[in-house]
Amino acid sequence: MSTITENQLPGDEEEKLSDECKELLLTLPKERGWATLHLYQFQGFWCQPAEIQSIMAFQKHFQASDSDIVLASVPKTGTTWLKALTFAIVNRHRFPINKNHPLLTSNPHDLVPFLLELTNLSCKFPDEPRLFSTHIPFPSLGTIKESNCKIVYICRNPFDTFVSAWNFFNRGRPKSLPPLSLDEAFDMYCKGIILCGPFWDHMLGYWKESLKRPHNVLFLKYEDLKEDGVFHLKRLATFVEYPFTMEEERNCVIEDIAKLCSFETLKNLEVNKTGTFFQHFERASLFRKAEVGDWVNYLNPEMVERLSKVIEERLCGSGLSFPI
Ligand code: PAP
Repeated sequence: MSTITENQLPGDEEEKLSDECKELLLTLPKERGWATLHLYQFQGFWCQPAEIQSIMAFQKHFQASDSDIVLASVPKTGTTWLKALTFAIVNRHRFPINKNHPLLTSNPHDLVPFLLELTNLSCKFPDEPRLFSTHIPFPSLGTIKESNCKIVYICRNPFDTFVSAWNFFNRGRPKSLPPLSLDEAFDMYCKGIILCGPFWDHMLGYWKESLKRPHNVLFLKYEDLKEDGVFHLKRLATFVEYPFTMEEERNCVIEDIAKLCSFETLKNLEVNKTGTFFQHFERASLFRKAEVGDWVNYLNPEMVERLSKVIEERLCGSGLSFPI
């Protein structure tokens, strides 16, 4: 995510980078950004300039531990929700699901840090397991790839992901950048040009790893979580090795977690109606509609045909699909 502030001129974010990073940028393919002046193609995916520097530092210094839990996603596919659910599951003995729960007074992004936000990359957290999240594609995960840690990946129908991203980045872009029209953004999305894109490579990287190492990578879909939250919460809890007991099931702990982390609960909390995260994005913009199929209100038949073709071609033969 961007680290620029609303009043910065576009391009300022590049000025602040190290000389090494600035030199690297000169060699990378470059396109117009969604919320920054440019996106650069680095290690095969599209990044905002400040992130490239952070990714290089992360790859050099971060040491994964086998007990780490890493939540991975393409932006706008359910990251905030997955952070809330996993935090609630893993910490439920320390923080019982009641009216004093930290999720009622903190945004999920403040409870589960992004790997690239860590200032001390070799930090030892007082609590185990360490719970992190990332939008970095699987091949660029550094020591996490070789570790035995648990990775939970959430993905979402690309049609709704596109609409969510377009709304989010247009609302959160610095005022000094011109708006990105729906048509322009859609064309870029279909070409794979979006933060951490192409989305198909991102999904396939984690999808293939989840087939190869199912004990280490759990692949979830936003739509499945919406349809049968309790079933997928049980899968998630078992996967991260915090399974629900029979007694917890009888006492409706799973339903209580689902309710605590629901869109309706989180959206209406004071902490999520006010303030910002990543320096300038409004927290409220993380909670827009949370609907499956909202894309019908944005995309015309030609757009639907184009994106359907992209998805079909790119995911063909992988076993991964998105019925619309
Ligand atoms: P991020 O990448 O900026 O963290 P992320 O949380 O992945 O965003 O995605 C935001 C989407 O999840 C929004 O979708 P929408 O634009 O279609 O509305 C947001 O509404 C939705 N969302 C946020 N919290 C929840 C939740 N608790 N349950 C279901 N969906 C949610």
